Amino acid sequence: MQEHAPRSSPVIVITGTPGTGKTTHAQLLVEQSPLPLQHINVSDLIREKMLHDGFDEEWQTYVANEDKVVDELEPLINAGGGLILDWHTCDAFPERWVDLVVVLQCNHTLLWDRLEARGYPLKKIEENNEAEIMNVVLEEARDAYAEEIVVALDSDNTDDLESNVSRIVQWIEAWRKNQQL
Ligand code: DAT
Repeated sequence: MQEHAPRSSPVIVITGTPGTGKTTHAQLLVEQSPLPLQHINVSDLIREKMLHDGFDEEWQTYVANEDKVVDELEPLINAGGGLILDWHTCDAFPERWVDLVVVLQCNHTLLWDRLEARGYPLKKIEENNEAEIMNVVLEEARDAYAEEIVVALDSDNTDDLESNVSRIVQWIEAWRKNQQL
């Protein structure tokens, strides 16, 4: 267990290949959470605060500067937690920051359709689809964090979405009780 400043609300990472449903889950979780949570879409933050080393034309994406991302988020973490960090990668976040890591997973045919609907170039759809098939994000999460805080959840349909969010809500209730011990 890592030492950190007391938190009034947990820090939850929601990660997964683009299109697996991170933002959709985070938005519903903010509504249903028994403790206040601020949703931080890290990709949006990178664009807005220029936390990158330029735009990669080939992959049509900003090249994140992870040091700048960590520096930007650190004050929020130290201010008492209560955050959902929504990003397609997770190992940049120091272990001491994180109370729970949710890795969303999606059937790769469904994922293909979601990314196509988003207008991603073929190459980017293929790359993300392959990453999903190979469990790249789950492996990254398992390498970076203690086994007991990493949970992999299916995100194929709205039933999955609702049950995942209620599961996380139950986890938050348990976290809250635990803090009061
Ligand atoms: P991400 O934030 O991981 O890139 P998103 O939340 O923007 O993904 O979702 C991408 C699209 O897929 C969006 O149109 C909503 C849909 N979607 C995501 N999770 C879903 C789920 N569990 N059931 C049905 N649709 C889902």
